[in-house]
Amino acid sequence: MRILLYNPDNGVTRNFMPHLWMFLLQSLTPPGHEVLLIDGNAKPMDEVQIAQYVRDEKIDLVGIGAMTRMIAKAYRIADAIRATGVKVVMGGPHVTELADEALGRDGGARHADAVALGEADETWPKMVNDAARGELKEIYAPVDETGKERKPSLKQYPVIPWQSIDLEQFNLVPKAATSMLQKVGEGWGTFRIIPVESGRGCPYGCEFCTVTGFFGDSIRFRTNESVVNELLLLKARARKEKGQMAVFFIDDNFAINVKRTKSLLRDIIAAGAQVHWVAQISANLLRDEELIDLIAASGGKWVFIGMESIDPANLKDVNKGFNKPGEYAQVLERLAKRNVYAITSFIFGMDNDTSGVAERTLSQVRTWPPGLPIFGLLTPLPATPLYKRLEVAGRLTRPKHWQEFIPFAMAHTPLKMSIEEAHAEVKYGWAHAYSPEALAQAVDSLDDQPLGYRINIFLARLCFRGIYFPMMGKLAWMKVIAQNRRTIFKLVKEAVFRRGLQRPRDPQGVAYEKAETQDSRIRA
Ligand code: B12
Ligand code: SF4
Repeated sequence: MRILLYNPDNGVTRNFMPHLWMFLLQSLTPPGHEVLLIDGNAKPMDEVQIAQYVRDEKIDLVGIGAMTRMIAKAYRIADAIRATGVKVVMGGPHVTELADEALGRDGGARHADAVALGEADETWPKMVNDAARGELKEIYAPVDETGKERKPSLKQYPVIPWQSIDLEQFNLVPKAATSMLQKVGEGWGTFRIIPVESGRGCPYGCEFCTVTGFFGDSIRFRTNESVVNELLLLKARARKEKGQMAVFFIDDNFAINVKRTKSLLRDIIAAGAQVHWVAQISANLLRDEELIDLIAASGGKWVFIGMESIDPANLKDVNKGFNKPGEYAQVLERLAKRNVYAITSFIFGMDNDTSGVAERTLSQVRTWPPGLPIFGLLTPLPATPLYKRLEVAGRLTRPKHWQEFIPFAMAHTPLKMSIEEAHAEVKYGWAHAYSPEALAQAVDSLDDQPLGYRINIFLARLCFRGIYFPMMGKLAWMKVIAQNRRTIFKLVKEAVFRRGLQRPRDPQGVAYEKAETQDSRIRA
């Protein structure tokens, strides 16, 4: 069969990072089939175009995966493909929770011929074989011979052939600049962020989160060796094409087992498999100084921390009382001391939030080392404990909010403010954290740091600003550049001035020496 795996676009970012599930299922497809991949974020297509593509390419089976926020688009695409007579199977967190919706068993239209519930590593080959025989069933659940749920082990993780996968659509370097940038330093002709998983599962069960329900509270890890080999493969590819590769460890809580994380990071260092990486780690796990040393020495550059709120009452309400706002500053300083920065995520519209929560949060953020704050609204995702609580309390204002997705819009009424007030708080958060003044302040506060780090923070902030204020197209970028011209001029001037001076030991060199010393201490 010719199989197409398709991920709908998210309407925000274009080609930021590919989705791991597509590469994973491609690697797990039984021999004898050809698998094509389309990520709508890199190759946007509407319903008519995808139906035409399926006909032109003589596709026999289509697999679609989507999060809740993209499900409406996923259904529209699935409908268009099914109308051509080609079978559609769906998987991922949304249809796992609401399989009846996808299969049209809830009174609505049918969108999928079959649905894979939960992790599909073991069910995908069965689906493909059944489809090839024309015997596709409606539901595939990850169960053992006795019908008991079975979570796939990650010990025999497939090798994803990164050396040969077509990643052209995920190059973040503009085409026009590729040949020039290939010659800069070790080469910047390509820059890609690649998702890699080292483990699955998180036992914490935060009320709004899908992960504990979906992946289970049993945590499973790949072997260190298989992760290290994957990083080496990615590094080799980047070197070969005179480009750069960064890794997003997509584990929900990369340090959930600190001992194991340390052992993985030590093995990465020992194998010389360091790449720049980002990972999600909860604040309570970042108390360990040795762990932070290892993060820095193994290439860790950014850590995503779900801070959610600076109000302990809010955190308790959503079962995240293990977050201690009193230690946030220390955690961030510990990271910043090693030039590792944080993406700090906050949720507004929680039950104890009142008007002014954005400014209260920002007044704390401003006292921390500069990072990348992001702001969202408490969202009841299907089948989460939060959804059930709000449903029982009759507080859902848009119980099927995914059927008409609206970015940054609440689907329930908060307790101590109105929906409109909550929306205004999010807007305030983004507007003030990413204003030209805030960006200038972030760069200035790092005056004692190497120029490279300051440029890094500045560029990352410009990109993150686009999450709330979409920056699609050249005009939008030019406007933002004009607004931030003072900071840009300052950084450029410094770069030119430093080159002119040709200092015998520039600050970047000093920082590099420091990192090397840390490395050798860890290796010892
Ligand atoms: C990486 C990631 C992202 C990336 C983007 C995705 C990317 N390019 O990879 C970033 C950081 C941008 C992101 C953002 C968001 N994310 Co996110 N993200 C993840 C994360 C951590 C990993 C995804 C992953 O690769 N998992 C590993 C793969 C192997 O698992 P999988 O995708 O589930 O695939 C398996 C099965 O589901 C199944 N499967 C999946 N698709 C298909 C398709 C077919 C045909 C079949 C047969 C099977 C199948 O098979 C796979 C193998 O077992 C997950 C949590 C998690 N651990 O999954 C959250 C998660 C997917 N994100 C989530 C959310 C809510 C968001 C945001 C909305 C958060 C926010 N408030 O802004 C945004 C939306 C972003 C946007 N604009 O698109 C939720 C989704 C819940 C839901 N019901 O939809 C999750 C589950 C986390 C959570 N806390 O609940 N995210
Ligand atoms: S710590 Fe993160 S991944 Fe784990 S349950 Fe809470 S929000 Fe979800």
